Amino acid sequence: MSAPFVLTGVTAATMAGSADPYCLVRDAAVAVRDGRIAWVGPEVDLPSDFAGFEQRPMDGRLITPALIDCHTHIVHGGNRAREFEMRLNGASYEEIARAGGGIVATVAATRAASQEALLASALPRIDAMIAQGVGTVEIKSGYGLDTETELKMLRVARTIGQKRPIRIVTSFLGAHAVPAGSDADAYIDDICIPTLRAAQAEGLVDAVDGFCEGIAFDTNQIARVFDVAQELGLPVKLHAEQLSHLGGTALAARYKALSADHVEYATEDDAKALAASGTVAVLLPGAFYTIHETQPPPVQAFRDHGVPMAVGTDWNPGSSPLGSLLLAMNMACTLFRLTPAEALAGTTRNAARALGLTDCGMIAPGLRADLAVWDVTDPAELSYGIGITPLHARIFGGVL
Ligand code: DI6
Ligand code: FE
Repeated sequence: MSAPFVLTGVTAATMAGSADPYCLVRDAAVAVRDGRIAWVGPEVDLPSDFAGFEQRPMDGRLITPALIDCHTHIVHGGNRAREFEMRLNGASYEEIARAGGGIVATVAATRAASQEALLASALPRIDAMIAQGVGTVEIKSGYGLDTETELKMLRVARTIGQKRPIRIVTSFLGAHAVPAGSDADAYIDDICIPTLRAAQAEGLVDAVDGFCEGIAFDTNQIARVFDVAQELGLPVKLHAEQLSHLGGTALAARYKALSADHVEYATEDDAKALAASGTVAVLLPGAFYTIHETQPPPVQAFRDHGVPMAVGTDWNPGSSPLGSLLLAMNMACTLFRLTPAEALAGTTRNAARALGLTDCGMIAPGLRADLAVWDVTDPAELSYGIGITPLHARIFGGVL
């Protein structure tokens, strides 16, 4: 554990409370001890308890919670650049998927890759996130669609957290696509659910996800997976209403899911259901942008009904090869009309909630000292920049 210290001369976007959209504390100090935030407030009010702490001046820079990417598929083999060209020549994402490309193409590459190779290809992606001030990353399985490869993916995800100063949360996404030549119902019952049980038995699963879409699984098939998740005591989340309205969002609400993700085709009734279940709407502008979607999510309905909104990269080789959470924030503002404050809440406080985490995502006493100091003074600059990474310093677990 590192020696305690106090960051002084910061503008703290604490994201904790409701005083203003950023819960800002100007001319602030943040005391860090034993990996946790010990105190935050106006520097002039710094308690004498912290007088002996090493002071580290930040010269008026902005400090935020370390960012949280609550939706990624960064463990995978191969790439889908060829499909990018096909889409530019007019093929739709769905046409490519139905023609045997898409997710199942990445499945072949992931099955063929060793655990070591998958780790080696994922670490540079994690390093890019760390360089962007990210402290927590959710990583999904879903490119194996067989027991051996799904477990391999989740083991790689767990290993990443041992190899880098980053917190990894895993989601089992066996219900991501139907393997080539398989029947969807048989796959769910004979492969997906037994694999979920095996992954949970090995301690590899933090949540259970699914893809509810015409090119993937219907609500009945997802419900069978969610029933087992509940039996195992695992929370659920769902890729819902990305390309059409199948009822996935309402299903997620019925299971009190941590999050419903994409939700471009969600309705006002869906927003009411999410509000009632306390489910976070995770917005994924990278996929919307990449596959040239036209239906943005019902952001105003989410606001009207008090649905917390998170923002993720959905970093995956097909629909969202987006390696920047800061750019995802900019896209969420530009494409979905989020305010910069909503975008920052979406990659801190609300992203933590989408992962069921209560010890991060805000700057408040007792929470993890996962922090980011930025070479900016106005929090809106984090969403305003396009492809700009103004990180000055990253603190992870209280270590600068
Ligand atoms: N929705 C998506 O956009 C990704 N998965 C999902 O359920 C697509 C993943 C891929 O195209 O490889
Ligand atoms: Fe996804």
